[in-house]
Amino acid sequence: MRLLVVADTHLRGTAPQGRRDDFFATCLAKLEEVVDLTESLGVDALLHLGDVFDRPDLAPGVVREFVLVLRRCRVPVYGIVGNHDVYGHNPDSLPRTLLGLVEALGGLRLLARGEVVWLGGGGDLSVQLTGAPFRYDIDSGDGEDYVVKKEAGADVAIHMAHGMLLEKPWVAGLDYTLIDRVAPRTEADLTLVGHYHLGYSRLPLQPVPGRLFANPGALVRLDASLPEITRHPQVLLVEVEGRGIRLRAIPLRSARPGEEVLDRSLIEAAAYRQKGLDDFIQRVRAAWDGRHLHSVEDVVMAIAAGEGYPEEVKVEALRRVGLARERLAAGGGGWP
Ligand SMILES: [Mn+2]
Repeated sequence: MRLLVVADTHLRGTAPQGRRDDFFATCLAKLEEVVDLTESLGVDALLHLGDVFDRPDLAPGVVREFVLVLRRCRVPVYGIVGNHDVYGHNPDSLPRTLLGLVEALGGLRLLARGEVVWLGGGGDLSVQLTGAPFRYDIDSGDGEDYVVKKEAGADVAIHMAHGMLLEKPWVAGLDYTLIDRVAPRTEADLTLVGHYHLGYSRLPLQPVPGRLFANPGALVRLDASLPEITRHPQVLLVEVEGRGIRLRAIPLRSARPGEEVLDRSLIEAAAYRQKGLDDFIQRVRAAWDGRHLHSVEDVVMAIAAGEGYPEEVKVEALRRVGLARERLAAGGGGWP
C-alpha cells in the first residue's frame, strides 16, 4: 500500500508579508502537483496533517479554486483539523468553517479524535488509521493525544497528529511534547505529525525500534526566516509492505528556491530597528550611573551628560519631548 502525506498547506488567496510571488497561484500549483503525484505514484490515499486552509473563513471564490483542483484527486483524502482551520483553536467549530463545508460536500474525510479508519488497499493488508486534530491543550498534558492502541487485526497502525510533537526541546515557556515521551507508550508503527512547519531533521526518526515518527514540514513557507529560506517544501511517500514501512521524501518541483520567493528586507529592517533600540537602552544604562530616571526628560539629561552632547542638542531634545507630551495630552498620540 502506498500513501502520500502532505502537511500544513495553509491555502489562501492573499500573499503573506515577505512573499514576492503570486502566493495564490503558488498554492494552486503546489496543490496540483500533489494531486498529480497521487496519480503518478499510484498511491491508495492522500493524507493531510492539518492546516489545510490558512483561515477558517477564506473567501468562497478562493476555496472554490482549491476544491476544483482537489476534485481531480481520484483516491480518498483523509485529514485532521489544524489550528488554522477552525475558530479559536476549537475543533468543535468545524461545522461553521469552510473546511467543514468542503468536508460536507465530500472533498475530504476528517478524522475525529479516537476514530479509527481501516485502509484496505487490495490484498489482505489491514492498515489502521487514526488522527489527533489540534486542540488548545494538546501539548499541555502528558501527550496522550499522540498515544494510540493498535487494534486486533491491524498489520500496521498509522497515527496522524497536528501538534508540537518535537524531537528536541524548543522555546522555554511554550507548550510542546517530546517524541521521547511518546515513543515508548504508543502502539502506532508510524506517527505522522504536522504543525511544526520546519519538519524533523531526519525522516523518519526512530527513537524506539519499530516506532517511526515523521514530519515532512509545511508545504508552504509563510515567513522569510533563515530556516524557511533554506528549506525546500516536500511531501512524503509511505510504502507499507507486510509489516514493513518505507518512507521517501519527495521535494516539490513547483516550489521555487527560497531567495526567489521570500523577501528578507522586512525582517532585516525590523532587526535593524531592534538593534537601534538595544543600543539606546545600553546607552541609557551606561549613562544612568546609579541615578534614578523618573521621566523621559531624565533619560535625555542622562544621555546628554553621559555622551557629552552640546547644550543646544539637549535643549532641542527636551523641546521635542515637550511637544510630544502636548500632542499626547491632546489625544493626538505619537512622537514627532
Ligand atoms: Mn500550520
